[in-house]
Amino acid sequence: MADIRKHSIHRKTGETEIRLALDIDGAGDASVDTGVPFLDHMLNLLAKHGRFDLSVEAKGDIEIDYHHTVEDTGIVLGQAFAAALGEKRGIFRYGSGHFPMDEALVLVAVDLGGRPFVDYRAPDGVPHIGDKFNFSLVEEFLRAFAFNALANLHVEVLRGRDPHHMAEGVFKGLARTLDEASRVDPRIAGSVPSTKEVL
Ligand SMILES: [Mn+2]
Repeated sequence: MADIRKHSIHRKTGETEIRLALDIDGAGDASVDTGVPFLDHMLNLLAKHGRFDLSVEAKGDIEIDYHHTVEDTGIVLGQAFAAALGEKRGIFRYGSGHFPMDEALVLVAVDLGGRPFVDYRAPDGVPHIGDKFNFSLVEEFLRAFAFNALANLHVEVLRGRDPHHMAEGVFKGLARTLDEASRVDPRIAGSVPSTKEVL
């Protein structure tokens, strides 16, 4: 019988309280309320394009700014992703691609091999999205996610003018590459995709 690849987390700190449930083998159904509308938009895209079922309820100190809520949501999603993957039996492990969003183009490559690493590149001076969502929060989210998911993540925003489109390319690319890397390869079902036999 196939592993059930889902996990739920409740995490409370002095800055945020987050309840998150993830099913890697979902259909893209999302229920997201983080108090940060743009983050909700990105997480809905992540679920939809990654075919993950995802529910997130976050209450953070957004009266200060969005930083803690965005970073902590990335941490909890990463922890849930790692836990849901379990021993990673039969997964493809790698995913990559180029993802266009209108004029923006983003490269994303991921290895779920258990060695956390992030290389993030984007043009300097990208303006805020709306009036409050600093574009640098995209990188904060990716770093928090990757280090907790134990993922190697390379993301490069190759070009773009609209920061909303650039962020959307990043999250859609993350969704597609995570789906590709986490999918189970029936040819190696039950085995771990490493010559070390452990990930
Ligand atoms: Mn959009």
